[in-house]
Amino acid sequence: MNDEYPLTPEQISNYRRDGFIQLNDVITGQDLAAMREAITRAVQEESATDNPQRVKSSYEQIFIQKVNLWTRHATVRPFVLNHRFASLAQRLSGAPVRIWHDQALFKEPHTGAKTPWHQDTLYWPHEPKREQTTIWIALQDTTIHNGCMSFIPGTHKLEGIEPVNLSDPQELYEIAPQTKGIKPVTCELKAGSCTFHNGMTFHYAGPNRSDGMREAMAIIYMPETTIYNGVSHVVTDPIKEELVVGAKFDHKLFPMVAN
Ligand SMILES: O=C(O)CCC(=O)C(=O)O
Repeated sequence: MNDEYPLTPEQISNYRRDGFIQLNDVITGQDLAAMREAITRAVQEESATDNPQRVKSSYEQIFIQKVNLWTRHATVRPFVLNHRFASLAQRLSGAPVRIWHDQALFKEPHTGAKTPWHQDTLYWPHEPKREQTTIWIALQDTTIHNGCMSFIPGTHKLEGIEPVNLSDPQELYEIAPQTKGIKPVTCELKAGSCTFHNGMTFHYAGPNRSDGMREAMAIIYMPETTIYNGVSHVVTDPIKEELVVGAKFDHKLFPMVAN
């Protein structure tokens, strides 16, 4: 897990042109099995007290989302902070990176709804917003049938688009008419393969129509130089007294992982 995954100059320039890339087999064999075990256990533990009768909000119907598992589960920590993923983020984005946060994203069988088209960075208290990147790792095979990811190439370069409300999504063509005519690319992934996407790239995942959970782990990186702008966010609100608006995210919750 500490060795580097090879990347060609062409892959790096494709990522920068398209705003996403698929990389196969970034984690394999026993490492993959251990990562899947650690994350599924952590999600199960944290979901154990959920009331199955409670009616879920439209956002909760998209997936079970557990944010920052690395801070609460020693078993998850080495997979989130590991050098192989972080070095990929650094080489693709072209900047030293720190962790923004992780999130397990588990779409439930049959009921897991689609993840609407959206851009990520618009929700985050970050300035500037152009180079954040997410590794989205399939913990088991993900296909169109169980909710794999799709991306609209080049949309990370668009300007002035309003954030999509994931609980009540607007039509993509209304919010971003510039995307009309650009063909989305769907990335089916074998377990242990991943995509990286720029946080400004429009992406989507279909509903889970299968009998099994769609298990994915996302780790989000930001350039070391990213500035906190004070906008409310679930990750920063509990520690906002420890951050300075207008300064970098120099805090133990946002460790540097690749220089
Ligand atoms: O897993 C999904 O369904 C969507 C993931 C996503 O939007 C993201 O990782 O930014």
